[in-house]
Amino acid sequence: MSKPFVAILMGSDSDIPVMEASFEILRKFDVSFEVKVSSAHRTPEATHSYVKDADARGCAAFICAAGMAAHLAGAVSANTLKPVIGVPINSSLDGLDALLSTVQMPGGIPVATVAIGKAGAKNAAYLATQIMGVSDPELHQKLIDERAANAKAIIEKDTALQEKLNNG
Ligand code: RP5
Repeated sequence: MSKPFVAILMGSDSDIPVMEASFEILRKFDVSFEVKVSSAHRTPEATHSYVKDADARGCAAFICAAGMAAHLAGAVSANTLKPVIGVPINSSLDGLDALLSTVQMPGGIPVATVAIGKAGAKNAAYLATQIMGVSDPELHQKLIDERAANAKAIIEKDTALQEKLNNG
């Protein structure tokens, strides 16, 4: 079996600009990932085969992005016991259609649904990394360090703001 990896599926190549936020975070943590355009509706059989194959090759978590009647994450979750994270894409109705289609899964077939759009794409990658970090102490430490660096950056921004306000 290969090194654990994250599989990112997108319903269309039009989802790529949003999902680049996921790629960026996974690269930051040196997490291996694959990306595939595969649709629950337009290529249901190929989606099914890819999920089974990725699962058997050591996929640790799936990230699924789709817009409109977004059934991709649910269709993937139906075919694996690996964690599935759904990213609703705003391609109509401000993404609310995709959010509800992704999040409202029947009991027993979970999809961990994140926010609509780029913030969700980012958090999907963080969540997948955290899932892998449970059994990878080195990766877990990288997450701890990154949170500390983020906190430091916010404190520095506040310090700069206070100085500006006091000297203005
Ligand atoms: C969904 O429909 C895709 O995930 C995409 O967000 C949306 C529109 O797809 P395209 O018409 O741009 O291919 O399946």
